[in-house]
Amino acid sequence: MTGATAAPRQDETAAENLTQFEYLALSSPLNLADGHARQELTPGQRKVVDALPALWTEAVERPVDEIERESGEAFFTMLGQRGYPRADGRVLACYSSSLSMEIFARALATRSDAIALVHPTFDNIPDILRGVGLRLVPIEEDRLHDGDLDPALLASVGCVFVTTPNNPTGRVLSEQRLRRLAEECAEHDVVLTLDTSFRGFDPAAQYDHYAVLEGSGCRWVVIEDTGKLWPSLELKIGWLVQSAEVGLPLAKIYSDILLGVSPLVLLMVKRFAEDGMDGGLTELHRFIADNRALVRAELADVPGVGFVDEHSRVSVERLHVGERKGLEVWNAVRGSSLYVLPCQQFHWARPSEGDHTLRIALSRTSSALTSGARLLRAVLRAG
Ligand code: EGV
Repeated sequence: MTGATAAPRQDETAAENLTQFEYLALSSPLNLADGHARQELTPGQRKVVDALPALWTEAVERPVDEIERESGEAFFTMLGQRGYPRADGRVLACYSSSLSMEIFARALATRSDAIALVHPTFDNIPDILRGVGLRLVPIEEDRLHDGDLDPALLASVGCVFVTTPNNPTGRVLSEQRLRRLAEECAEHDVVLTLDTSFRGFDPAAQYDHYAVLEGSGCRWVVIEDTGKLWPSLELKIGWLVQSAEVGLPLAKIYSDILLGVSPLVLLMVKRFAEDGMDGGLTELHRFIADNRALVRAELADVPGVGFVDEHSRVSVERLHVGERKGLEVWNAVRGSSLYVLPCQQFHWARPSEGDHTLRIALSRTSSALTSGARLLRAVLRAG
């Protein structure tokens, strides 16, 4: 067989990005790869699912603008975001947060050619931004949290993009740091864009970001996501939220791509959010904390192995595998149908920085996590 058409060797993979690694895991019973929620429905969530036929009828009968408003109100309120803008057109509902991102990226590219982006972060963000021709400038996570950004950097970009809590690290932009960052962006007339897809997991990310942003005078965009929280079979909403004078053609590009999202999904989100406010969110926090503790305990005494993000509360956990390469461990456990995520591509500017880490998804049943952690333990202890 010639090189160009040769099948990948057993220890190689054709995965070009993190999502392609996640595809490989989709049909496995031990899929600890993607960050989507795959645990069982809670009794409260089961009631929402059981009510779907009635929600269908409600969605048919009621005006969609009313449903959209109620859905957003419930979701933003659940997450402490009472200052979100209620004026017409400021919150655009999309099928997913990646679609919100694509619309944002296309809009930004009409006004700017460069964007500063937190490093590391999930690789579909840099890929979408590069896809519309933007030049990316990395901002190291530590630098972002430690103090002011370099004025020369701010002068060289049209936007600063921050994932908070970050994926995979779980680092959260504090209220004080967000306030200062928004001021810096206002001073340089740079758009501040936040991806808050994981904020539901961490109360530290649930102070009212919109109050801070609105008070800053900067131009801003926020991408919110219902998709990581509930095991809703990919039924989800990505919200694209904008400041009053954002100066980007978001509504136009949104309208190029979609007319709207399903009112059935909006009603489902409203009900899940109501359940969240009724104790479901606290229950979710406990569930993720228990799963994190379970994984950490199972791997605690494996030589050379450690957990990188001590204070993380998001639904993914990074594991440092010592001298071993993450990809080798990924390949070894794949033999037992266990799939995790090698971390190189989170480090979109310098992939080698992720050579020795793996990401484990925690939004899974405790039994799947126990089996997965035991298999990892056996492989890691063997070498
Ligand atoms: C995570 C899947 C996309 C993404 C998963 C994710 N990839 N949308 N291209 O939703 O952390 O596993 O964010």
